[in-house]
Amino acid sequence: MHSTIENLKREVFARNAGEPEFHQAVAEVLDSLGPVLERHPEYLEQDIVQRLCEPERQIIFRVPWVDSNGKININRGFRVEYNSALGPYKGGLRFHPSVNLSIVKFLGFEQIFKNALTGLPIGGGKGGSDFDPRGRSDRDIMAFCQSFMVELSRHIGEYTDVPAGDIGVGGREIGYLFGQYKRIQNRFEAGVLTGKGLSWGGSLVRPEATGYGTIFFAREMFRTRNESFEGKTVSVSGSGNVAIYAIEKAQQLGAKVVTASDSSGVVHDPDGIDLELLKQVKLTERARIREYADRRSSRVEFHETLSDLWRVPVDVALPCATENELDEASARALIENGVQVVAEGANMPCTADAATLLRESDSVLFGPAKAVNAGGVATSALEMQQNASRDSWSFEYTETRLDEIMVSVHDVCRKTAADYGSEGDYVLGANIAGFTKVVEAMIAQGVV
Ligand code: NDP
Ligand code: 2IT
Repeated sequence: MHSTIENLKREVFARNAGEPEFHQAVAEVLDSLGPVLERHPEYLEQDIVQRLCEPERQIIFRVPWVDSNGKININRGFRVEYNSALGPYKGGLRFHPSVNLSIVKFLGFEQIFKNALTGLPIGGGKGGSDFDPRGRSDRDIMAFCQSFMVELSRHIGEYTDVPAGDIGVGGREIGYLFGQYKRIQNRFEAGVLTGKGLSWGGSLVRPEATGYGTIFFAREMFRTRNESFEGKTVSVSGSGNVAIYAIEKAQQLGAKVVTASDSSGVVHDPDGIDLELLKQVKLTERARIREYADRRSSRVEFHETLSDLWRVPVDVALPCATENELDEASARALIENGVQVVAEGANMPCTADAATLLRESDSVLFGPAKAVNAGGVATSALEMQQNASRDSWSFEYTETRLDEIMVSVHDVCRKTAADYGSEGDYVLGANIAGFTKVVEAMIAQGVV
C-alpha cells in the first residue's frame, strides 16, 4: 500500500509541477489513506484518488481596475471549483499578494474534506486574487471588488458556487462583492455569498464562527483528558477574524491569552490580551499591531521575529494567521515548554515537519485545520439555510448549532481514528472521515 500511495503522490506532483503548497496539502491527506484503501479496494479500482485530486474546474482571469490616483492596475483572479459531490462549491476568497494557483488549490483541496466533516451539504472550492488590500482606501477596495465580480459572477450562484471571506476578505469586501453581483444579475440572490451584513441576509455568529469553533474543538480535545480551558495559558498567532474571536471565546472559558501577531510582529502580553484594544487597533483602525504594544498600559513585549511567538511557554497554542507559520523548531520549542493542545485555526499553519512532530508527541493533542477551523464554513452553511428559508436566527440558537457541529466534527475524527486503530490521531481521523464521505458520494454519482 505504501508504494501505491507513493506512486499516486508522484503522479499528482508531476501533473501539478511547481505548486509546493498544493503538494503539501495533498501529501498530508494521501499519507493517511493506506488503511482506508486497504479496506476499500474498490476505491483504487475506481481511480478515485486521481479524480479527487483533479479540480472539476479552474478559472483564472484578469482583473483590471483604476485606483483613486487614476492608475490602471492589473491583478489576477482565481476560482478553483474543486468538488461538488456533496453540494455547491463552497469556500472563501483570499486577497493577498502571495495568492497564486498553488495556494488556491491547496485551500480548495482542504476545503473538500473540511466541508464534508461538517455534515452539511457543501462541496469544496476556493478563490481569490493577488490584490493587496493593505493601505488601500475604501474606494480602491470597492473598485477592485467590482471588477473582480464582473468576471466571478459568470461562475457563481446559490446552487453552483458560494464564495465567502478568507484572508483580506471580510464584511466590507463581501458587501462590495454582493452589491455588484446583485447589480449584474438584477436578482437579490442572498445565498450566493456568505459573510453578508446582518440586515441583508447575513447570519449572527458568522463573524465569530471560525474562532469560536476553534475553541469549541480544542475544548473537546481537552475533555478527552478530563481537562478544560479554565486557568490555562494560551498563545494565539494572527489578529484577524479567526484570531480575534478565538481569543474572545478562550477568555470566556477562563483562559489567559498572552500573544497575538500580524505580518509585522508579535505582542506578548503576560497580563493577558486586552481584547477591546486589539479589536480597536486591528479591526476598526486596520493599524499595525505595534500600536497595541504602544497603547497598552501593562508590560507588553513587541518582537519583530514572528517565530518568537512559539517560544512563549503555554498550555495551548493556536496558530490562526497563515500557512506554514509554525515550523519544526517552533513545534519543538512548544513541546519542550509543555504545551498540551495545539489546534490549527488557520489553514495548514504547521509545516509538514512540525505537524509530524506534534502528532507523534505523546504529551500533545494535535488538531488539524480541516477539523478545527470547520466552524467558519459550517456557519456559512447555516447562513445559506437561513437565506433559503428567508429566516434569521438568534445569536444563542446559531451559536448552539455551531457548538453542536464542532462537537460532532470532533467526535467523528476521534471515532474514525479509533476505528482504524489509531486512537487519538485527529489527522488520520479527519482525513479518512472526510475522504470516505466524499468518495462514496462521487462513486454513487458515476464518472462525472
Ligand atoms: P484576516 O485577514 O482577518 O487576518 C489574517 C491575520 O493573519 C492578520 O493578522 C494578518 O496580518 C496575518 N497574516 C496574514 N498573512 C500573513 C503572513 N504571510 N505572515 C504573517 N501573518 C500573516 O484572515 P482570517 O483571520 O480570516 O484568516 C486567518 C487564517 O484562517 C487563514 O489561514 C485562513 O485561510 C483561515 N481560515 C479563515 C476562515 C474564516 O472564516 N475567515 C475559516 C477557516 C480558516 P496583517 O494584518 O499584517 O495582514
Ligand atoms: O477556509 C475556510 O473554511 C474559509 N475561509 C471559510 C469558507 C466559507 O465558505 O465560509
